[in-house]
Amino acid sequence: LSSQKEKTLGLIKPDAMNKIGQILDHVYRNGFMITKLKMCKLDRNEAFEMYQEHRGKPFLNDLLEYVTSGPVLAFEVVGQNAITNWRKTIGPTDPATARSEAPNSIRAQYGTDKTRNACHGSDSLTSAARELEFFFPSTGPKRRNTAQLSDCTC
Ligand code: DGI
Repeated sequence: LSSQKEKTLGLIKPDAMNKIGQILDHVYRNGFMITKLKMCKLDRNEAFEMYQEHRGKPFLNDLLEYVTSGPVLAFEVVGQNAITNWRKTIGPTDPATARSEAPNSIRAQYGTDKTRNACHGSDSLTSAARELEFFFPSTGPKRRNTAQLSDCTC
């Protein structure tokens, strides 16, 4: 079967925390459900764990600085082929590319540049499971550092 109900992680990054309503509206308009949701502020070690597949990349330090610069909103996205389709809803990594190739995407509308690109989506079944467990652990402490919207700089 080509259509599978899947779960994936959505994450609104610090630069887009003043666009939560608009971005979550994209989630529902594209037919997904949100089944878990949490705002938190990551410290550097947590961000390093979350982005472990990017160890050694030239942009890693900028990425870690950015994603720890303010609160983020993590949510579980459920729907048909959610892993692939949620990434399509988000759009290409670079918002400039998104604006020319996918003008209705989240990054086209709310992203700034390759680092400050508004939103994240897991890229595979394995990373979706790992990233969901990271933000919504099934055992142990149930929450990461909580944050308040007043901690935002945007
Ligand atoms: O899955 P994506 O978020 O679209 O992209 P990815 O998994 O390849 O990279 C994760 C994040 O790392 C991405 O959202 C922004 C950052 N990044 C990736 N490639 C570059 C980058 N940042 C900069 N400055 N330059 C890059 O080439």
